[in-house]
Amino acid sequence: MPEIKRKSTVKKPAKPTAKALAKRRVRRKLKIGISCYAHFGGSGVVATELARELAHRGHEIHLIASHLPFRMRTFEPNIYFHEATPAHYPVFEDAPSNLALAAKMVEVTENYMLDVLHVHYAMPFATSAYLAKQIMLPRSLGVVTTLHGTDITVVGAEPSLFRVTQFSIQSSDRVTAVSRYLKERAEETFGITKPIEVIYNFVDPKVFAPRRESRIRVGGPGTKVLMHASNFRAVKNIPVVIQVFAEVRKKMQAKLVMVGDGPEKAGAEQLARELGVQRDVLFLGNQDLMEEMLSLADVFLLPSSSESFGLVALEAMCAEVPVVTSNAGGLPEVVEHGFTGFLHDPQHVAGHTASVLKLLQNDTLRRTMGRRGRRVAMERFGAEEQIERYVQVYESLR
Ligand code: GMT
Repeated sequence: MPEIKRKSTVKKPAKPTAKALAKRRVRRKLKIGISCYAHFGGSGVVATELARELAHRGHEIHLIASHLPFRMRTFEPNIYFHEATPAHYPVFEDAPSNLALAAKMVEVTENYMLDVLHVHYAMPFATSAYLAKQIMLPRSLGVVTTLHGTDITVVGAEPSLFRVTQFSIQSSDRVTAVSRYLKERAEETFGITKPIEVIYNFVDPKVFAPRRESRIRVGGPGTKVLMHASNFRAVKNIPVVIQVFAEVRKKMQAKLVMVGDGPEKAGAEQLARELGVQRDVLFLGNQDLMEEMLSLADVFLLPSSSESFGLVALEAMCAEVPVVTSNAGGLPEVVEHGFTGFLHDPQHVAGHTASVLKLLQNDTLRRTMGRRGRRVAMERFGAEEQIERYVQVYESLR
């Protein structure tokens, strides 16, 4: 698909009026419980960044998770962490972690008088929250469930989880989804009749900022860097990343930096050897500081076969790194073809390769698209608007 020369179609959000700002200032501060997966993954990142943004606005946040979420790197005022540790006993085949989570939700809600419990990723969090709510009856507790992606797309195809997930989503007081695509998938797959509000993921432009000079260099002068970062699951289409890079490497001096870990990593290392590019592919494993990683990249490649939003694509855009990605799922809601990056069918190796080469061989185009990406990230996916919408959801439940 050719590059389209036009202005972004994205509308700038209207600036809040002085009256609206004054109203926000006199709002009562909320006590919010937030539950999420603590290990690497976009839903945990969104939950943690949301906690941080809400805490900055003076709300009291209680994080409830199996361990401290990985993006919670420093102590933050107004954020309290509660570890949900399951009991281990020889009779149990598996430690009952979902029950431990429900018990911790009850304990924290009662001890800290929470106003609302916001869970990220339907399974098992919405189910544990439902149970916690029932245990506390007649005390009422508003439960908000945010759908993130594989909790709908993968779990929806898993019979052992389907009915419980469906029931738990439907029983939540408010449901949000991170893209229009995901909202529609949840409605189709689970027949959810409850209104699902789309609240996009957001990014902090102070953290994900372009760095002209990186501390670290990959390759010699003139070497361009292609980057991929994910949890190396099948949906990330990892073989296509390696195949595209092998094609790019035939045409120019370049390195591929692979950030993350997961089941597809060993296969990717093997494929890189088979295609003779192993010396130019750096598998860095999981890295805490994605913002520093992105400062190494010239182009970001994410050819996922399924992706509800693609938070890492947004982080790359915000750091002025253009994105070559697939047209799957919610990605077209984040990356605009020919404007902030390029979109192709997930398996279209030649299409992805042509776009990567176009960007790596044309510094002006790469920088222009990078700058547009940051602008779109700030205008359309800025924290202010999305946090305000979450706060309105919480307030509707008080
Ligand atoms: O990418 C994953 O599979 C992890 C998953 C998660 O929950 O951690 O990510 C999902 O949620 C992210 C945050 O909302 C989205 O940016 C990802 O697109 C989504 N992943 C998929 O849909 C595959």
